[in-house]
Amino acid sequence: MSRKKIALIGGGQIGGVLAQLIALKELADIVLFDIVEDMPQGKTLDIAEASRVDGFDVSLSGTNDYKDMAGSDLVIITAGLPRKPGMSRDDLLTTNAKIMKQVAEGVGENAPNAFVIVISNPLDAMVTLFQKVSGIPHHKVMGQAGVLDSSRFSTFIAWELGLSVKDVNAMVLGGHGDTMVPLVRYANVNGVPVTELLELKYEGDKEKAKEVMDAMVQRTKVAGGEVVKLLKTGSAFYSPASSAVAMAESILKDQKRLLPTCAFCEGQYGLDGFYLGVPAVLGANGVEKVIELSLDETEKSMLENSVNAVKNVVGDMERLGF
Ligand code: A3D
Repeated sequence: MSRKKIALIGGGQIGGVLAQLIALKELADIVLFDIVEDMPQGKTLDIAEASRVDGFDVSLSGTNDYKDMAGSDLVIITAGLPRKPGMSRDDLLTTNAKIMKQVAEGVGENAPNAFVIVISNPLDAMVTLFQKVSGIPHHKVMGQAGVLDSSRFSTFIAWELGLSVKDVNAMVLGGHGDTMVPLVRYANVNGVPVTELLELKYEGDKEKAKEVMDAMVQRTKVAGGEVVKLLKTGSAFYSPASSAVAMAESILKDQKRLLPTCAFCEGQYGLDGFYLGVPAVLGANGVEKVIELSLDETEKSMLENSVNAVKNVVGDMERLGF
């Protein structure tokens, strides 16, 4: 079996961690692209020089030329800027849409057969734009947000219950923003509903159990902002990188994991021709299936709210000429 090749577009905070994680897992050879001269070359050289210590055999190279991504099996995109003080949402949208358009043209031309995972924000709009400009089929183009949002939710649940996070399963659907939908009813610890475990912890006090769950849901929704506030100079980068690697691994190793993915919906959840965070099976054919969960009325209306928020951003992007 020949080695796989992953191209990382954007060699900033997330791009660097992605390169290191992919190398440590020996998932693929790595090409790190950035428009900043020498920086991707420096980062990949630094990671490669740890290969003896960590014991990995992959090739790592940095580049400023899209041609070097030719033959990539998978591309992960983090090119784009985080919001700066004084920048309006439209300003960020315009700046990152311009970058994403360039990136989509470069990837479409040089790696048209690759699977693509977009991480750049605003996520749902950037995935939509990337697919439109690159022309790469919908089932091969997806966004990472839900794996991270779900991991955050799971982490908070594990801390609250004092149980291993390894046994927590929790899923977050919808757009990547304040309207995301953490699915409380489906959250469980090795099959035991979290709601039940909370009631046990609070000795049958249903109100207290609900209050604690509501607080975890709220913390999940603003978890990205919590990290930004602490870091002061940027946004989360370790956890988004880990999340995208889990998706890449599921595709390249045909694991068929059911992961919350920003995927193209064709009728599912009442959405047609639209990207949204939904549970999807990721395997050798990319997004192989979108799973439609049965939702109760509250969950449905929360998801509808999220869909409207995503539609607004995508609409704004189109209004701005993208
Ligand atoms: P940062 O460290 O600024 O890296 C971005 C990189 O993109 C920089 O190295 C830039 O030089 C590079 N870049 C700029 N323009 C281009 C271009 N035209 N072509 C190629 N590269 C370019 O940011 P980061 O790595 O911390 O975050 C990257 C993106 O991910 C941002 O848009 C964040 O908002 C977003 N993000 C998303 C999540 C999700 O879960 C969806 C989480 C955290 C961050």
